Amino acid sequence: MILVSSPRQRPGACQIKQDSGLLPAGRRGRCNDYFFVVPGSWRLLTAFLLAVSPALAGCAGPAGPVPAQQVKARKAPADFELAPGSAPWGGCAVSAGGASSLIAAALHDRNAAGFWEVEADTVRPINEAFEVGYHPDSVAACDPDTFAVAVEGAGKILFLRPGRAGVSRIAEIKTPFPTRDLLCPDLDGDGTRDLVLAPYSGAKIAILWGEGGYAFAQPQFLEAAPTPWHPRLVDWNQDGLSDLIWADWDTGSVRLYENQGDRRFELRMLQPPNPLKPRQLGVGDIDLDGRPDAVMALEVGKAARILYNRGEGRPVGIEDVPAPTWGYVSAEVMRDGTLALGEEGRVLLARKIDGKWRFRELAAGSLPSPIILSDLNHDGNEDLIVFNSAGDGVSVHFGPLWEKAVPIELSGKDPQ
Ligand SMILES: [Ca+2]
Ligand SMILES: [Ca+2]
Ligand SMILES: [Ca+2]
Repeated sequence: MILVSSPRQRPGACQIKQDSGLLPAGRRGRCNDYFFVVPGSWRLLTAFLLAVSPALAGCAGPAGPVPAQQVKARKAPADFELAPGSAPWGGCAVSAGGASSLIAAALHDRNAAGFWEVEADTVRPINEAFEVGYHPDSVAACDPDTFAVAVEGAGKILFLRPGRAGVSRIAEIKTPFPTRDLLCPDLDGDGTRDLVLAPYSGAKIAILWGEGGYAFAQPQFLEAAPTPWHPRLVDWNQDGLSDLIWADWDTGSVRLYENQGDRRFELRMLQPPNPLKPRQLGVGDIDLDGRPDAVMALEVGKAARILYNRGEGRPVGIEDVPAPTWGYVSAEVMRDGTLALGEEGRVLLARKIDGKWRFRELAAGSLPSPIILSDLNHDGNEDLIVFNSAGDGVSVHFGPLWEKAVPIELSGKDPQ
């Protein structure tokens, strides 16, 4: 058994591969088309350049450069750094029964998927570089012991099963388009897993209805605007059926497809097209009123935008949560309503106390997106898994997260 040591391992230099989301649709290329090498000490400058690139390229965003503030090196360090130096574009975590959990990551630059087992506060690699083909973008849990990996560059999905003896290849299917994100729910409740696929580029979400085992029907498409990345499952109208929600990157709109049953969906626009640049969208009950809400990580605009669920047929309530510099690249919601918001080099926790947003920070790497919350070690506290997609591997913070995180003021000054 090999134990992963806990000290942080920071590469002295990293290759930052520019996720296509930072470029306007007309100029998007394949994953390898835009990259540059930056020494670690230039990380902040790199982050600044990445953040202002949409404005420089003519995208909607703030007019002129956004001032980068000093980021203090006192944020709470991660407990584990996995696959250091890799570029995980996606990942997930799932309880594996007993006291253990599994973490899976799509290591885009290594053409591999990484798998780790967490037991108590120990992380054991199962296979940190299982070869899957050209450019995997995301991975989803299908069953507690099976994962689906979207290999965008190869136009396929692999079903993999990690175990004590390593990782087994279970099945493989072709996809209707190069796939950026995938989910693996049973959307029609027939007892078989279905697949929800989001394209690397395009304006449609595909649903592949399961026919048992790893066979799937021809895709059913849901209309979107370009580019409908990172769809999420949420029972927005609380009728017991999982609905689909996502933000369209190119237009800033947010679509909710309410699941009507019998493989029918009804579109409800939660946000019309606007100049926002939403990357990840998190879901959870932010105001603790019993209804799930959504929060958009806005890459520019100096905010994350909350969409409060006011009930069936009623418009959402909007609240913007300020950002310290240019915006956020990822968003999640903790069980107690606290927001986790990824920013370059850190994840901020935002909690409303006495009507005012308070912030704390945890260390992360470059382009921390996506982030997920899961109680990995089954101690009742949510843990944070950060996929540092621009080349800094996977960071794991064990909870309690709010107590562990370091308080900050958005001005950059320490709280009094
Ligand atoms: Ca099904
Ligand atoms: Ca529903
Ligand atoms: Ca709510």
